[in-house]
Amino acid sequence: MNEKLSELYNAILDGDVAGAKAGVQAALDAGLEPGLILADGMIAPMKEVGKRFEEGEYFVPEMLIAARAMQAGMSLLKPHLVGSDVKSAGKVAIGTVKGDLHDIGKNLVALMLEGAGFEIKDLGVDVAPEKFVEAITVDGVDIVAFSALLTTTMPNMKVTIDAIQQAGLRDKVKVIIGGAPVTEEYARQIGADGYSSDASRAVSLAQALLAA
Ligand code: B1M
Repeated sequence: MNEKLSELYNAILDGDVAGAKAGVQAALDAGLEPGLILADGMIAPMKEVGKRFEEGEYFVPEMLIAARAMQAGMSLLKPHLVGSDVKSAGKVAIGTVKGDLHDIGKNLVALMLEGAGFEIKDLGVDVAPEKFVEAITVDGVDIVAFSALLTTTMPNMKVTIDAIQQAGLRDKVKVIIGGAPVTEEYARQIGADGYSSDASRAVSLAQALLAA
């Protein structure tokens, strides 16, 4: 791998915000193609972070700081990606469901998806069902992703799916769900297309659903 890209790769793996910014800038200054910087210097280390997390070598804090470093690097790279030939992997609207204010996990999922090339519409927290419906009709998203951290707000995932169904949009979009109290079984019960237990698996789930 190019030396500049391996410095960027290691900065993101270590969650080094300043190093990630410097790494992106150095790679741009060296004339490297933005798509290559994103793929080899930024998405690759996030994949490694996800792998280490799944293997129990990294934990949530390491994922968060790596995600923060990637986000810092992305803020510099984003303007250079516009108009380049990086193809979007798909559009995702993500939000924490109505009544729920937890957003750390949701932000992590959004970041990992963004790192994998998805366009993200972040609807924030306490998102009413009609906001998800609007994201499908107005923004034409391919996937809606719901996060819930409370057993009391989980039922709003089903309420939101029902709202999408009632708007006649259920076959236009894939619904994926996650959050600490959510399970695969619950996803099946409420008619979601997929469940993921963590941010890294949310990426492979979204990729698999759009490839199918
Ligand atoms: Co709250 N809280 N909280 N809280 N809080 C929990 C969830 C709780 C389990 C704590 C506890 O009692 N042990 C408990 C819920 C109990 C239950 O429902 N059974 C609880 C409670 C009770 C509450 C309040 C009701 C407390 C009160 O006011 N009495 C209140 C509710 C407010 C509301 O939402 N209406 C409340 C408030 C808060 C704070 C605001 C203080 C703060 C949130 C700050 C913020 O998010 N900006 C907070 C926090 C920090 C927590 C804990 C401690 C940590 C949550 C967190 O960020 N985890 C939490 C305890 C816990 O979870 N063990 C707790 C780290 C994060 C990276 O993990 O969000 O699980 P997580 O995301 C993971 C996966 O779940 C998955 O990927 C992520 C990364 O791997 N994932 C998805 C998440 N969303 C996904 C979406 C996908 C896919 C995967 O889409 C496809």
